[in-house]
Amino acid sequence: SLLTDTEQLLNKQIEMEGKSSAYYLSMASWCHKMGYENAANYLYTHADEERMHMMKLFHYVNEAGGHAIQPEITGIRHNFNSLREVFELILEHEIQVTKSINHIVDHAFSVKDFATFSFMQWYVTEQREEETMSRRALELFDIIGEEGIGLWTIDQELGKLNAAA
Ligand code: OFO
Repeated sequence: SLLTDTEQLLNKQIEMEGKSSAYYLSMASWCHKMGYENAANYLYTHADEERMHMMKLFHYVNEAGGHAIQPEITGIRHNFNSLREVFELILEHEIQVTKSINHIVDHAFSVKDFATFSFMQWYVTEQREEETMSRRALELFDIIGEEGIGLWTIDQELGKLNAAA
């Protein structure tokens, strides 16, 4: 069964994924209200994915003999200054998530918890994809530019990125 510190780290990750889901849902709502429909859809989907990331960990903790804790989720931001800021925040956030995942992998290996080590590989791959997607989304702002119909075009391209994911 899980060592106490491993269980704590996994519960912290459950909280992080739950917060990611809430954060992206909040961003989706802001985009939706601002008329960035494709960005909103991208983020609604992303919020669902984060919930799935949370639940996968949740079940693992209980199945491994620990106790999965439903996290407190507070302090979610609701307003943003621009569409670009939203995507900058996503990339920053995903980089933090990757660090946290890597820390768990490192810990699991060092305490020879190979079940958790192996379980976490899915997240390692997922984070690589998430970071790539976030970088691509952000690049659109530089490639297309925000002037004139730029923001509208960026929103269209975000729709394509979402469909390709
Ligand atoms: Fe769960 O990967 Fe994003 O945060």
